[in-house]
Amino acid sequence: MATKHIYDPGKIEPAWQDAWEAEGVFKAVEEEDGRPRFYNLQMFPYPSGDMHMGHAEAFGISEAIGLYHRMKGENVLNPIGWDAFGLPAENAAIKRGVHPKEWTYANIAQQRSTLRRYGCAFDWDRQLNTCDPDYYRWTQWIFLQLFDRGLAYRKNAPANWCPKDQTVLANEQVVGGACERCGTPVIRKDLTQWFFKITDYADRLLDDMAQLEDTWTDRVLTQQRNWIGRSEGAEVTFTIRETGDEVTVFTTRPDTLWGVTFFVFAPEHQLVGGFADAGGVRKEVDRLLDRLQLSPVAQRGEEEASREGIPLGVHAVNPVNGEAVPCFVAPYVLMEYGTGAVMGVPGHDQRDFEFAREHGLPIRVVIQAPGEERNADAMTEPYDDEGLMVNSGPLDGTASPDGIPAVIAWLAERGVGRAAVSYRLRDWLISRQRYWGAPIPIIHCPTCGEVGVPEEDLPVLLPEDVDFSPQGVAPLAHHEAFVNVTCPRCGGAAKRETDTMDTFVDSSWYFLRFTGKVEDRAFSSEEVAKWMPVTQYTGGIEHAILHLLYSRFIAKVLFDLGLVSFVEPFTRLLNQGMVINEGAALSKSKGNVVEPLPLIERWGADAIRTTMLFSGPVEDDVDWATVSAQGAHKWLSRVWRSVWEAAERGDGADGAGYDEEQLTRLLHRTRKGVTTDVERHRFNVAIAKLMTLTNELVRALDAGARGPVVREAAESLTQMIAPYAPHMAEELWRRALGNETSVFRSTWPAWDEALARSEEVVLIVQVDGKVRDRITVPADSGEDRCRELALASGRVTASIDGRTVDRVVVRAPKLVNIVTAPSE
Ligand code: ANZ
Ligand code: ZN
Repeated sequence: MATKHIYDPGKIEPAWQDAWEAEGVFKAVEEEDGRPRFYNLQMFPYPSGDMHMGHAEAFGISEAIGLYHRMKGENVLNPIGWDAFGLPAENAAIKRGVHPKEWTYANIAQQRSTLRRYGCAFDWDRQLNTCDPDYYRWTQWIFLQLFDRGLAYRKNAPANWCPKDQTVLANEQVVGGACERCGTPVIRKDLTQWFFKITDYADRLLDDMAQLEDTWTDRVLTQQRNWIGRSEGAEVTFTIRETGDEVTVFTTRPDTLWGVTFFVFAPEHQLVGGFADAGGVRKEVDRLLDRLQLSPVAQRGEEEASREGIPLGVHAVNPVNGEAVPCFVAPYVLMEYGTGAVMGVPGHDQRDFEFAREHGLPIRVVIQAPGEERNADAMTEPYDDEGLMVNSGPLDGTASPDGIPAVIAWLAERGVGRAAVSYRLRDWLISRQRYWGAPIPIIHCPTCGEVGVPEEDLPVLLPEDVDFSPQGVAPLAHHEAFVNVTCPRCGGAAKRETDTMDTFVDSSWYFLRFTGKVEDRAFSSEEVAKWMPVTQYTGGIEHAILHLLYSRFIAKVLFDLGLVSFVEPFTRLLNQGMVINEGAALSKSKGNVVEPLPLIERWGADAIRTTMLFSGPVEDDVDWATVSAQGAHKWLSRVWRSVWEAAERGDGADGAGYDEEQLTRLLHRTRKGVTTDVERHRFNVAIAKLMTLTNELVRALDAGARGPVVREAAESLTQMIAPYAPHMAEELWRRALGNETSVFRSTWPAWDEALARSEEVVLIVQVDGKVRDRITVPADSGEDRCRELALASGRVTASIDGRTVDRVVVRAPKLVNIVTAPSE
């Protein structure tokens, strides 16, 4: 088989990229044209440098999805933009003396050109950058919508502070408790910061997940659920015997109330200071507080593991039995959770158990497992399961799950408790004491207080002449012209807010603006109604929690404002694996970074896209060290030669004795199989089937076959490779097969069910001559497939039982014999 047509990706790829753009092939159509809409969204990139292999994989996947749906006759929206604010730009600026804006836009230009060279089917007209004033103006507008409704507020919160650089550090800038830049130990500094009241939406964020149950993975849903961390239980009020103060605790186990033997306050609890003074332990408590203050915020939570505690000398009176138990202050109780105080039940809670053992406190069993006699002194661990209530006064003998509502009712009747729910979720801290972000549109007026910047004054422009080297709280605070303004309400002298917004605010709504750029609004509700919710969202698992949670939250707020008609922004979610190299994450410091551009130049974008998708299931990590673009290039070259050959051989009498029926059946089976695989995002499996089809086509051509069957196979093959190798598909479709319009305007091939049904045979698998399994396989299964199926059989692996496989003899498709090495 020979063809005069040379496969030269370096020539055809840029040419088709230009043609697609000129023809508008990948433009989303705003008007109703009868086609269903498909919003294909890929998490937009951060412009930290050129595109890396992770982008090549992620875009390869979303491209395959988008291109397939286009050929299925859907109106696909496939936009691109940049998540362009953030710390790396500022760090690079400090290190290299280049302005963050310059650095960012240069990287965007670089990534844009690489993505274009990769052949991505973007609707480029919709490009947006979150650092453009015409974008962040609307981020500021969204902030104001929340502010006006009391969902954006200021409060004191600890931040990481480097005492030497005199600057606030993000969590990721704290390395091993020290400043990433200068190595000075990081401390906590309390700052007044802005928050979004996401906790108001905690229940809705949980409940609406019912809509995502079948279309998001359990892994992501579980992570979201755990992050929100809803706990049902009770609040119980204890009285301090010595002072009469009332203190409330949150507990998930009111059924264990009779087992309370001590009581613990968080170090920051408002009552602790007074008790410490009276009890003569002020010094110890201050030392504890100082020490906590001297550890970075990020490290908080490690305190939970600590068993240290200081007795306060006062006692808490248990409302159910009047017992007075000693009070402690201990860092394992967190001020941010529940009420900042806990009742200690060492018999049934792990942390309390360890604390009691450490401090010689009594342990009392109040829940017994049915049929067991647990003895408090002999216990080596608490019993935290359900059981029968014992030593519990009137409730003795009650099953503990029934005890919970019974105790709550008892407490409520006496006004010393009630049912309560607690959440791990905290309000979203959106303040950053950083330069490269959207300024928070607030003016602080000595008379009027916090005043939102009027909508007509937006955007609050980020000034460019700012000294952003680390020096004090926020770089913008040093910019006099920015800071000093008049109050929009009273006209008096006032000061601008100098914090900028967390970049997660920028990315919590970008997908709305992609539906159609409008000058005078953040997004067009009409366009949003046409395209949203996003049909398919693809992105990294590292965004399983925050980005998705924040986007879901903002969508609900906008729903409440009547601006969107859905509460969940992303219908289907796909999390692709990472690209690693020799088992390690790609990183500049390790020197194992792989860049796509040189690879694209060497093998072509089509071969790289195909390689990424053929490397394994999309959810799995790809180890670049174990894959090579050479294989994909070789296969594509075969496709190229055979399609040209099939096209040029033309009709006419059939030459040789090739059995056309075989090709026809395989063709229909491939159409069906590939379609199902692509629908399920099993691209590696689809590509394997296309390789089989290619082999059969080559065999037919070699046997002299010609005519409609061969041509049909060539056409379908061309169409079915298009989601991975769009340039080659287009070249073959138009040049070799002579079509006038784009392959992406062609119709995805359909199959005949009867022809697609494969003949099946029984494959016998033997291990050392004994039959161990019988597997039904398609009659055309090749040697490799048979070997693979045999070795994957559970019965076979069980009978191999860990021995070394010496030889595998395959007689496809009927028999596989596995010979193991004799054991020593
Ligand atoms: C008594 C008790 C007995 C508890 C028992 C558990 C088991 P989750 O499930 O995570 O919501 N707790 C409450 N507030 C706390 C705080 N600020 N810092 C540290 N621990 C706190 O955890 C709820 C349980 O965590 C609460 O129920 C309380 O201990 C503890 F057999 O109360 B429990
Ligand atoms: Zn004012």
